[in-house]
Amino acid sequence: SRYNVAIVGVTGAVGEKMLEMLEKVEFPIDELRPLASKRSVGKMIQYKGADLPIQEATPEAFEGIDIALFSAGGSVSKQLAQEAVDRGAVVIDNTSAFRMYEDVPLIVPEVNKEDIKNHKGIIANPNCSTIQMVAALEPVREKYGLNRIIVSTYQSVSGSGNDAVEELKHQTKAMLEGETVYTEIMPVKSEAKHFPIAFNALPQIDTFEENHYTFEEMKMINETKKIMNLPELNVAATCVRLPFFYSHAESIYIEIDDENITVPQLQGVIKDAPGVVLEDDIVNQGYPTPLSAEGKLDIFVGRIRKDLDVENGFHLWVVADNVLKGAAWNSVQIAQALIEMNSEA
Ligand code: 2RA
Repeated sequence: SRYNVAIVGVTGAVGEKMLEMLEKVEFPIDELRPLASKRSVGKMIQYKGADLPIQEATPEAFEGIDIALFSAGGSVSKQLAQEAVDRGAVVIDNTSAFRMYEDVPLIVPEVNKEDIKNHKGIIANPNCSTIQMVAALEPVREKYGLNRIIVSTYQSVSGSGNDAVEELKHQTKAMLEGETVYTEIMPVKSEAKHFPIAFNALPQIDTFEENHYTFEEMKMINETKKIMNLPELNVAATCVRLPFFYSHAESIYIEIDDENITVPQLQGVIKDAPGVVLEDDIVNQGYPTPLSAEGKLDIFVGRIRKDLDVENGFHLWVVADNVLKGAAWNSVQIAQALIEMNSEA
């Protein structure tokens, strides 16, 4: 069968890529309905060579829709996701609006695809930096057990949207040419203070919580426990924004349950993991970087090594395209898994 699919936020950094991914996998679409805010009405988007007019995302715009992919910010999802569900759609939501709701499955298909069947109309797509970490660690958890994660991230500006990409371009050029530097978006548009991202590193992604962690850090902590179904897992995160355009990189320290596990054993399980590519060959300087992962659907893992003091501790380096596997591609994979399950049911 074929499906009527809506994309909400089709003009955004992720929305654009959702469209591209649907086209790439030849998703069985009957009607594709591009939705956005009023500002974009009148503009066209291209899908499979056809020009489609962008429509305003209103409750009525979801009439007849089977699957709605949302990526227009949490407030839009809070306003419209239930409206879409009430009209018969299944919502796959890329915002943080419902991720921690008990009756909303939070899905990385390589990790917990089966949880999709518990949905009540809304399925959440996790945060980008969480997705690449849990997909890389799931095979390790499965084989050797996992009890602690300490992660530091190196995140690209595209995670903050197209405006942030433009800000980095502008600042880089302005600084090199000695022109006036405008600083309006980073680290968080709505915050009182802004700092240049060009030639800089900002230890703040999203706003601060009461416990002094940022919301991005708490997303990594809470979402990881939910997706891996390990409420007791110890997780700590430090999230940092850096001046490159695409991909997030992560330095991850883990402690596993099993004793006497070797690096080749860990490399072996990661190599066989779905959606994960082992790129760990230091003799030939083989390791992934944000540039090498850009535009790819896979998650890349390198620099696997044993901690020098903790017997069951290991370090690894994980890189993935945050807009693709971290958002658009993962959402489309969820949609694929959903229709697969429906056809089996
Ligand atoms: C970021 N994780 O990179 C966010 C995107 N949702 O800012």
